[in-house]
Amino acid sequence: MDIKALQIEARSAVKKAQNTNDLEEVRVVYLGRKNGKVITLLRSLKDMSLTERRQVGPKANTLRHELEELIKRRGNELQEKNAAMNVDVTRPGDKVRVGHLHPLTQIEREVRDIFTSLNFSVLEGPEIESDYYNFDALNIPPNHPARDMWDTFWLKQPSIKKDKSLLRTHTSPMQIRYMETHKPPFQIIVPGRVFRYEATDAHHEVNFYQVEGLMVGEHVTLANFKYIVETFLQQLFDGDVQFRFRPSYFPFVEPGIEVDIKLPKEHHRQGGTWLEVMGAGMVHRNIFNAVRYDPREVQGFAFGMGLDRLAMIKYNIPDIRLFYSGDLRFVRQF
Ligand code: YSA
Repeated sequence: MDIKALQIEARSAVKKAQNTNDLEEVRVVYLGRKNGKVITLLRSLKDMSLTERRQVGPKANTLRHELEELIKRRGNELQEKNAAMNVDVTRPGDKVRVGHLHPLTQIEREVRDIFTSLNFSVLEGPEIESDYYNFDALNIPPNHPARDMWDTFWLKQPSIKKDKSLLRTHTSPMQIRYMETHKPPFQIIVPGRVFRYEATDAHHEVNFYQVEGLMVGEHVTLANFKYIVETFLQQLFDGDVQFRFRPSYFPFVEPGIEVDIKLPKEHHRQGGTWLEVMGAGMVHRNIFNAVRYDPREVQGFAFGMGLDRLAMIKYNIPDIRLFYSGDLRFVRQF
């Protein structure tokens, strides 16, 4: 047989094979040990004359190797194709990794839920504030030493705007904004992000979260505040908490207090010691004057707590910076 014709025929047969069975048939036809066309050709070499053998032998051998290689390659191709088409519907699916809420969002939602259950409304306010709402209206005029308590990020702005803009240093401006447009009695909380231009350490960040609280009515007293704050802390820490009031100073309250809490030593890294978690007090009469309430008719309490600090205590977190590190090994633990 003409070797060239045999080569063309075999190559095309390999190419046409559509599955492994076809391919096996092609192999048997050309390379089968009994009657394979190429093998028969090789076997017939011994009956040829020396000159003929020298001519046909190398070509027949090359053809055999070429076919073996082609069949192997086509086999691989068909296997890959098969794997892509075969879907095993009984195989368990790949696990989808769903995201989850950041620990600060989790605690904020918990705080919202507790206060909502105490009949407080929840609102939010702007992170860019004016000098007036962040300071002046809160009884902190320019050059007042109390401004030193809040190192501030000031924003550049066109000179036509007379009031300077800043990143709010606390959520307290929302007390003013809310009272300007609402009449008592009411009780609200305002969770939100605040900013301070200060050095960071394990307990201080340049941006962190606070929750402001404000309750105003005819007969609201510090006793009401004590009940609210006690109920809140008991629920947040599952009853595992002691707390105390300490006299303090904030220009927008009179008297001013700070609230410290103490958790059992055995459950908490910072347990056994008193930790400051919020500033509070009875709303100062100058604040009521600024929003045109009559201080002889209404009174109220206000508070502002650091959400990050509460989360650190609740979840035993040693360093506030972990919240903002973007390190998934940390976030996935919650
Ligand atoms: C006081 C009286 C009121 O009637 C109403 C609100 C307040 C709180 C006041 N506006 C205020 O900001 N007080 S504060 O400067 O002492 O901050 C309150 C809480 O925020 C702190 O108790 C602390 O928990 C947290 N905090 C302050 N600086 C922080 C911080 N948390 C993280 N990083 C910082 N740099």
